Amino acid sequence: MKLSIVLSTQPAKFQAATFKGDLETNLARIASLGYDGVELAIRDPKSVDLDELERLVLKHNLSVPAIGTGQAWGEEGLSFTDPDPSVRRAAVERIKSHVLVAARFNAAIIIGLVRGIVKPGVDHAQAMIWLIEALRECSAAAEPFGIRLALEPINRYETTLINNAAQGLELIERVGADNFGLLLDTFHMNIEEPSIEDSVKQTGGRIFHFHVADSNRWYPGAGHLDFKSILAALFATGYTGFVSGEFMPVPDAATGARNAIEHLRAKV
Ligand code: LER
Ligand code: MN
Repeated sequence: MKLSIVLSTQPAKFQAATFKGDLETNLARIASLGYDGVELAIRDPKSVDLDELERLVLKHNLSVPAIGTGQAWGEEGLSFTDPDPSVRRAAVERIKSHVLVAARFNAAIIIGLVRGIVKPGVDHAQAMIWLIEALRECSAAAEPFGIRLALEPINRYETTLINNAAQGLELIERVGADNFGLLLDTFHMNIEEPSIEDSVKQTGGRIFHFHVADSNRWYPGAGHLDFKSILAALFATGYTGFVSGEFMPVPDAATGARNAIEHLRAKV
């Protein structure tokens, strides 16, 4: 099992970015805790010194399985489904600008809340049409570089667009791109899926990335999820990607990360 953990390259409001800021110190800590990779949350590639980032990641011998993009929504309000076409265009261009970053690391690009939340006055069916158009355009831009896009079903309290794996699979059909798949997150699945294991099984080969947090969004082992059974279901699909920790820094990032790795390694 290859394990990674989320590091935001800049300060962020998002609480479950386990590590934030101070790249050099945090990358050293993540590597020394025994993680194989780091999932980088990047609001805007233009605001990051990518050569320096790549140098530090390689120095610590870490892989980058995925790049998180949600802060474009969280900090700037960009989304694929905003009623303002200029906001939608900016969101699409922002995601396309992540393709060259992803290509440096052979990372998947995560589509989390940048998909949007369906604003008041917007028809859900219309939002789905905008979402599908945006995903087709971004998948097509990523395809020549061999880069995959992973949309994350997110629980109902954060968005009304794609809350569960079944809706994600339907969306995959409608988008119709081979490099478009899903990121499943155990925190959201615990809220939305009747059975986490069954939904993992049904998503099968379209799982492009996997987030782990326990039921309380603390480190795995801090809540009531059965990671032995969940990870067995994940690997039974033939999944060979990373299992990536995205949980609140409780009691602090390093302790949570250490507890997570101990708990998960004991389950596989
Ligand atoms: C991001 O990966 C996530 O899980 C969401 O909760 C972001 O709001
Ligand atoms: Mn997540």
